[in-house]
Amino acid sequence: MIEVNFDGIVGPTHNYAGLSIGNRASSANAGAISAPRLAALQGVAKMRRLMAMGLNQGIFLPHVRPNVGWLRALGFVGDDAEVLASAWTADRALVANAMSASAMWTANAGTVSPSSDTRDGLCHISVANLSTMPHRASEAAQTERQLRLAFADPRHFRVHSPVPSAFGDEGAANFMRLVPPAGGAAVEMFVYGEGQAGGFPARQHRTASEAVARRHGLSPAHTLMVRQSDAAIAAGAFHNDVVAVANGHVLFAHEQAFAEPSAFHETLKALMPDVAIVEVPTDRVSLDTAIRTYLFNSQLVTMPDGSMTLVLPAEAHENADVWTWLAELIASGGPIQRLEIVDVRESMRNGGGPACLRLRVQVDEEAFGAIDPRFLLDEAACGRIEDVIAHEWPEAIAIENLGDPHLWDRCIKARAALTAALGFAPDEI
Ligand code: SUG
Repeated sequence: MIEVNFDGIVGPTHNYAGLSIGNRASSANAGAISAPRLAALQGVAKMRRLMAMGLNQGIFLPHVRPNVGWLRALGFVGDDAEVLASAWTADRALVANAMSASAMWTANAGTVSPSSDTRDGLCHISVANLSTMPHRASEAAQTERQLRLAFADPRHFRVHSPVPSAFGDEGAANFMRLVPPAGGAAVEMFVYGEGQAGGFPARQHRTASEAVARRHGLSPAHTLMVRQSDAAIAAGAFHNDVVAVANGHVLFAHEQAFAEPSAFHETLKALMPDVAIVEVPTDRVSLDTAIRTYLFNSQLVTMPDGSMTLVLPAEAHENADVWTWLAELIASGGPIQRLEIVDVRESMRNGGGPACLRLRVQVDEEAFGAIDPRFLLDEAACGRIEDVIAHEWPEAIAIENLGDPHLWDRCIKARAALTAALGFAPDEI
């Protein structure tokens, strides 16, 4: 199997409107001035790093913003400029929602079950409804369009529309998959929350996770529903990928990530005796520190030589507790051999670390060849993307700029320049 990480290119409207309740970084940075150009270049630099490590890299495109259609659905009328101006006068928060660049966090685009796990032998992808937050819920339609374009070949892929929005589904951010080292059946784990914890909503509903597993045709014997701990949600882990990550046979998680860790570990060991569980104890790295540094929002990746590397945000490197623990982990000769640090600070300030920015898709050679190549990255495409970003992306956006007609025009043109540079027709995407 080949794994491709599809990163969302950070859109030209990237801003700090503080829209995500329960996401501490988003709330703490509300009202700050964002740097869209820098943010997008940091994202491409991360993609370049993973490519240099010998890994396959893909992209998803920023969504159409401002999302005028969404404002029209809320009753604003006239031409696009009139819709935006009247919405800005009526309720600035609505325009902030319509300007969000949150589609960059493609771990929330959907949930992917590789062909080896499904009954019909197809790679199944369910678009996430992201129904808990208004700015994120509006992503689903455009995400679906991109996924259906990228994975159009019915001989290999089956893309499902989102589950009904009554049941919140946040995609791969609440999903993990483990594979035994010697091959054999993988275990797919869906991590859900319940109710409110610390006043914050649990965004992933168990019913949605079960629906995704059913639709993908997973074997119930190798599918686990795991409850996220309320302590993690209350501390700001609005998605499980803020406190846990899995790759190959390795589960890397905080001690307080799950509601019933011992029962979960026992079930896992029974299903996969050679699973390696690397748990970080609270007395070494507190839940608070884990969430502030995004230690677990790292990409745990298998290198071409079979070893494993943890790709961490710079914030994790800068914290003494985290770094000391990681140094011991590497020295212990365990299953994780290397650490790589990336700078994605602009995304981090909205609560999106390296792992939030990517959707993992595992495919065999033939299915890899069936992916629309415009969504796959090489050096030349990186250069074209960087060029458009450097020329077209705004350098800074303050909250009051979100109502500026010049900014609206500029962002529309910037996205159009990017899609053209990547070979998409104007209305294709
Ligand atoms: O949904 N932030 C995103 C961050 C998503 C991170 N993804 C994963 N953990 N996989 C969210 O909370 C902030 C937007 C704002 O405040 O403008 C935001 O949507």
